[in-house]
Amino acid sequence: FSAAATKSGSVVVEQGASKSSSAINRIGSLSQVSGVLGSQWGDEGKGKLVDILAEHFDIVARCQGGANAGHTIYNSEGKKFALHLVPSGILNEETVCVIGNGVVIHLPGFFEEVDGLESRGVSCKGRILVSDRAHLLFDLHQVVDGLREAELDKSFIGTTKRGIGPCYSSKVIRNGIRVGDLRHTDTFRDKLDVLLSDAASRFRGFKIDENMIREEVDRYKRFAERLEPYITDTVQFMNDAISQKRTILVEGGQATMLDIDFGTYPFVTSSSPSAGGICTGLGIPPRVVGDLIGVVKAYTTRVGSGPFPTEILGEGGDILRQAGQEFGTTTGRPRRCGWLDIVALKYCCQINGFSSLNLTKLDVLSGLEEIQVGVSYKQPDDTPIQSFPADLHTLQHVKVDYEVMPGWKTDISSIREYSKLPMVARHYIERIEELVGVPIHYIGVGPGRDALIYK
Ligand code: 2SA
Ligand code: GDP
Ligand code: MG
Repeated sequence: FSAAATKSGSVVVEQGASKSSSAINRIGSLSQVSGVLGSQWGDEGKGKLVDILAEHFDIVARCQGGANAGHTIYNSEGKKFALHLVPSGILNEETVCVIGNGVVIHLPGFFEEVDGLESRGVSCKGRILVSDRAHLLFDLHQVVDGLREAELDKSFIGTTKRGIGPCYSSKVIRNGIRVGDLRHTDTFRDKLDVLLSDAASRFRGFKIDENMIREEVDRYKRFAERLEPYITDTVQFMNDAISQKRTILVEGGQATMLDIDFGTYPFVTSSSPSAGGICTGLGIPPRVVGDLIGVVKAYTTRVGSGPFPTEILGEGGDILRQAGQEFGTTTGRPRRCGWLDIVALKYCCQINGFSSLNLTKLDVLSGLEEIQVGVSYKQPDDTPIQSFPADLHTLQHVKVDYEVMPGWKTDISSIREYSKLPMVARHYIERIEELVGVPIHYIGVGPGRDALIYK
């Protein structure tokens, strides 16, 4: 396999590898800069698709979020890896992994992840580039995350407590500290002081003492030395790569329904996991961004608080949670489960302009008597709702109209050809395509690398 781009800039998949012709067609038609984005509330299985596609791309880049992300992937020997900050291209030795300017980086966590990968034989040296413009997420941001959640009491967001919101707040209020600032040890202490006193003046429970600050400054001196080989002007790197016709796969964290602008605000994350985040988080022009693949679970999950119109409460939800092993990759929290929500999915497709979809975890639905799909929303008084409501109160009280389809009894996890899927499973897939108006080119039937059907 080669990962070179053609003159027109699309991915080249050479013949002779053990890929089916439909796989070669699908991967071979992807554009030079492509992306994999979540199209529900996260955990759709983005990491798995990125890992599979990585061997055909020179570069895999993260553009937003931080260690709140949890991407679970399996290598060809079936060994499990849970990634948080490191892009899911890391298992493919040829791939360069970029952590872009839009990402927030907790260095202790980053090095822990790198050490964990290295100890399992995954080489990271020289393969991970960290943007000098990315913001540093400190332990203090994590403490503030916890304090904010406690203060919100019953209306807590259900964050991962990884400090994401507070770090992006520092960025936006303009007293954040960036990776490149680690090179200026003389001013680092002053900058850290500003962040600490901000937190202490806002939260009575936030204590600072001189020893703690000195220790933190020393710790960051050591981190600065260790990080130096990784620090890169990734904006220049990415744009040079584009001119050199190298191929780039952008890996989204979280999903559009958790987007700070388009998600179910305020029950969202603090970054832009939708298409716009690619340009702001990597510094590449919109015109170079080609194919975007939306990853969508065959049902819906959400972790944390906030409206979830198609949620299945009680035993039905428990069945999906157990069958799909729906527990947070980062926090281990049980995920809320529900039926596929076409209204939300269409809204995501509209915002991102997905060229195709990857329907994941279809295998989890096997054995269900019937499958429901939420196809439209109504007001409590039955007035139809035409677009995805911005208003949380409206969203919390919508009535959902469902289409009910028959399920299939057989285990589909070893099927690798679309035509071999049970007819009712194909009907489910084709009905989703029809309702959403975007083709499904990839279908996940298990967590493993090989468990993917190309349609
Ligand atoms: P945060 O921590 O400020 O970004 O939380 C704000 C909301 O965003 C949700 N969020 C997520 N939802 C699903 N998966 C995520 N990653 C982990 C995973 C989550 C985990 O892969 O399983 O382990 O719990 C993720 N990251 C953020 C979060 O639940 C809040 O609703
Ligand atoms: P991400 O955040 O979107 O990368 O998704 P996560 O890794 O947090 O969660 C998806 C989970 O589903 C992981 O445990 C994957 O290994 C698993 N997974 C991905 N695709 C499939 C699939 O098609 N079938 C099954 N059964 N599991 C899958
Ligand atoms: Mg996840």
